[in-house]
Amino acid sequence: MIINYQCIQFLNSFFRWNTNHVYPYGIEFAFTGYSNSGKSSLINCLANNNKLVRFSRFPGCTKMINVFRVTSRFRFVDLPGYGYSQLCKHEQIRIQNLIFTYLKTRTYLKGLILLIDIRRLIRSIDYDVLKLSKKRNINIFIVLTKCDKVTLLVQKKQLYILKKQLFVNFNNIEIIVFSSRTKVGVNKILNIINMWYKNYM
Ligand SMILES: Nc1nc2c(ncn2[C@@H]2O[C@H](COP(=O)(O)OP(=O)(O)OP(=O)(O)O)[C@@H](O)[C@H]2O)c(=O)[nH]1
Ligand SMILES: [Mg+2]
Repeated sequence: MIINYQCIQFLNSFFRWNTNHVYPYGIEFAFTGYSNSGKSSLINCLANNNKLVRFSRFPGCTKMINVFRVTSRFRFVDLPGYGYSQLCKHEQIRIQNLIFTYLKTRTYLKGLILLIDIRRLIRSIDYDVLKLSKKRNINIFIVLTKCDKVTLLVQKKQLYILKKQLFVNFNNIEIIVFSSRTKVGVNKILNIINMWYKNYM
């Protein structure tokens, strides 16, 4: 089955997440990563629609769990970003709980796309996500975002460093270098998502 990503539609936003009762069918792939890593922009890029998800140059833009319909039994989930320290403590804790409650408990979550800014590389909460995906046996791949901001040489260097960092525990995770500005990497991302989807349908 060929997915038409241009038909992605917004379904709902969740300020709290404590249930598996919402959309209790099909599968979900979620986009996760530090605040401002480019999650919402990636979804817009896949859908070829810059108005689908709100994005901003200021971190902490997505504050709720946003669910999108891709097909009748397949959803994308845009998670808020973690690690944004400018929010008040109470809001930081709420967002962190929201993300990790979803990641730890959601039965329909079958795929994770972990976004990392190519200039920053992997940080502690990213490792928590990797460990969680391993523990729950959830598919995962890494997208190194904003590659248009660095030269090809720096891209290669950052990729090399990341592979070394992942070597012992996560050496078989696929890494895609991506830019939502130039669309570099978008077809590779779609290929992986399509392949995962086929495995479930
Ligand atoms: N140059 C460049 N800028 C990008 C790219 N992807 C995202 N941005 C910019 O980075 C900023 C953050 O993008 P978002 O898509 O809102 O990031 P997010 O991860 O959803 O952020 P939160 O919702 O705050 O967690 C925006 O100003 C985007 O335009 C990229 O590939 N290249
Ligand atoms: Mg966002």
